[in-house]
Amino acid sequence: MDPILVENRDGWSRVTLNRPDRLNAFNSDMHRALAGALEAIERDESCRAVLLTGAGRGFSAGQDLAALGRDEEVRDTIERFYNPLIRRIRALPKPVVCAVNGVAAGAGANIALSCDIVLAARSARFIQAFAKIALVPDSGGTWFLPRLVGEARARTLALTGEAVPADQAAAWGMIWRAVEDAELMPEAERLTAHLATQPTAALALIKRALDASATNTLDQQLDLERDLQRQAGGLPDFAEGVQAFLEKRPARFSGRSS
Ligand code: T3D
Repeated sequence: MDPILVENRDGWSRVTLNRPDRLNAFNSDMHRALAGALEAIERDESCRAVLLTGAGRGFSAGQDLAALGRDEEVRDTIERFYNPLIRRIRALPKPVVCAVNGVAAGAGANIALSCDIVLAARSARFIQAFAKIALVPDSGGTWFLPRLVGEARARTLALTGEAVPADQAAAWGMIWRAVEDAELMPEAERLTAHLATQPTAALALIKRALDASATNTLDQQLDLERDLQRQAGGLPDFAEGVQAFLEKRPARFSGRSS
């Protein structure tokens, strides 16, 4: 069974974590397949948005704990797999929507939080499971959580490993929205398909600006916005967006950077 499934749709790709009998826990094969899929998506100009989800009843239970003892590569799994994965998702020059279809635990939770827009099924839970096995939250968890939910909640979640139901996650601003289970995939697909028709190169600049704001001063951020806006103003989609506005018609964005 392929550990990662990729389906190419009209302008976007659906990537599914596919080890459902292990709640899509990550082993080396799954990491390599996901890295390959995201690399191909990055190169493919016809793919303008990504939907990441999990097969079966879970999104991902994080690291496959059964693989830890017997998998040589797992000894260096953070450096080798998780950190490049999070960097790749954040730097991908197209939006990444995550549809959290069930439990997201350990690195699985933080991989979801690294995506640009996170939707979750009402039955899903987010668990910083690390402390329960004497580990430290990884895959950006100690960076994303305080920024998303604030210091008090981040500390409690990391130290206790308490599960956060999808509705609570949405109420806290950890994710964009919780939806009825049956509505998750239709809504996530609608959103991803919409994003795939938008000015992709400009969206990539927006991702860069938002990521930089986490460490920039206001002055630095104002300068960055000026520089990125100059780039955006030179994009063909800017001309199309303005023209479409003036002609009172929907814009037909190419997504291209030149
Ligand atoms: O060095 C390094 O690699 C560091 C890297 C760390 C990254 C991490 O992600 S560390 C955190 C690892 N993840 C966990 O600790 C979570 C472990 N799983 C759970 O706590 C529970 O499974 C869940 C809360 C996620 C879900 O509970 P539940 O009751 O819905 O399902 P379950 O019955 O526990 O699991 C279903 C099956 O999946 C079960 O197998 P079985 O009994 O049917 O044969 C279970 O063993 C398996 N499974 C679940 N999580 C993992 C797993 N197998 C391997 N690794 C898992 N992480």
